[in-house]
Amino acid sequence: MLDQLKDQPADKILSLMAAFRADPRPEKIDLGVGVYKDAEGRTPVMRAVREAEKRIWDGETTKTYTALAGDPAFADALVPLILGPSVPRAQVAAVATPGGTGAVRQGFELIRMMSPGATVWVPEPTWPNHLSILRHLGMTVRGYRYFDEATLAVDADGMLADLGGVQAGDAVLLHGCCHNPTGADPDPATWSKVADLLRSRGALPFIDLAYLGFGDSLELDAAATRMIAGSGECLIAASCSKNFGIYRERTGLLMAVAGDEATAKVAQGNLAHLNRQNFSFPPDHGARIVSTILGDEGLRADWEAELEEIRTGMLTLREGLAAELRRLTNSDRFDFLTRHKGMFSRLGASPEQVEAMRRDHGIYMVGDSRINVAGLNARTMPILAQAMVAAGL
Ligand code: PLP
Ligand code: TYF
Repeated sequence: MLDQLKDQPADKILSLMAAFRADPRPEKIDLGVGVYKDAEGRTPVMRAVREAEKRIWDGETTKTYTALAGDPAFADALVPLILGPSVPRAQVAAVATPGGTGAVRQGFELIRMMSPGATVWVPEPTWPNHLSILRHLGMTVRGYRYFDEATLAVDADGMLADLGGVQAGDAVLLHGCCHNPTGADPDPATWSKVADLLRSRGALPFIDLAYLGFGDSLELDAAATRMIAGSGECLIAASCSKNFGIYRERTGLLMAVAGDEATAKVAQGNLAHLNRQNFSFPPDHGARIVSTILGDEGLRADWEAELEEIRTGMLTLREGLAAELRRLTNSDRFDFLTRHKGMFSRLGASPEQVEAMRRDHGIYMVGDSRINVAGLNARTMPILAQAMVAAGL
């Protein structure tokens, strides 16, 4: 029977990782996969994470199962971090999931349970796994305009025009902050218009929040999510992979914000049901690291401080790259780099230009010209700037 299987398309970002590893050139530069790296190219275990793991190791007396929703302390710590005072806790159903991806996957499944014929609208472009998961589930997908290739910023008019076509019972996927792959986020006025539009059409917002704390601050990066959650029902898929640096621990949370407590209770049961169908109990170790950190004043302050070092380090690289390009080109046309948020920027290079930078300079970025800013350092930043100019950007 196995001979009935056909090859599956490879994940382009992960294939790029393999191509980078196979490149023998010592001067090669990896701006591909979205993993934070420090100036030495390391993805460190955060200080507070290491300390929390020590405390867990010392204090944990059992490895027995937790609950289908995961250890409640995890949701009780993460929901307020994300939602602040925007919604009463009792109106929020939440389950731990294997990574943000697990939350995305089950959010889509919940949409299908609530609204079997729903179209899920996604920004063009979006994270490729959104599309592949939706296709795998056999759900109807439509793109909405999001990114203006000319200005390398959000196409707010196009976005609002396309979202005017959503129907009651559809769901609309939004990146809560630090859009992947472009780095372009809507401004607060556009966010408000999007929220009003979706409410007036009867569509469900589904927020993917994978980079909280990587953009402007923990508070500001949560602002759009809080505004939408405060305005009615929505789903939120949160990842702790990046902001806690616990990628391989597979730590995520799926939230359903309901209009009242009774609906939230039913939603809670349905989210636990989805966990049970897919894997039963979610992973606990990463979730326990997060609840340990957020529940301890000292660890929390140290985590916030290190996250802030990471965020401002990436900002410095963005500003340095834009300044170097200003110097080389005598123009400010690359200043969009400082307006983009988070780890990623889409440079607006053609596939041929991306290929030329790889061939001639050993610079690896995703084929759509997305760079991971954290892959740069003070030494490689001018090399990228020169390669961009040489490629004709
Ligand atoms: N959503 C987006 C947009 C992402 O970039 C990521 C990834 O890294 C995720 C979700 C989920 O990540 P993870 O499953 O590693 O938590
Ligand atoms: O977009 C990225 O690079 C990150 C990491 O299948 C990632 O989100 C990439 C591919 C993938 C899973 C995670």
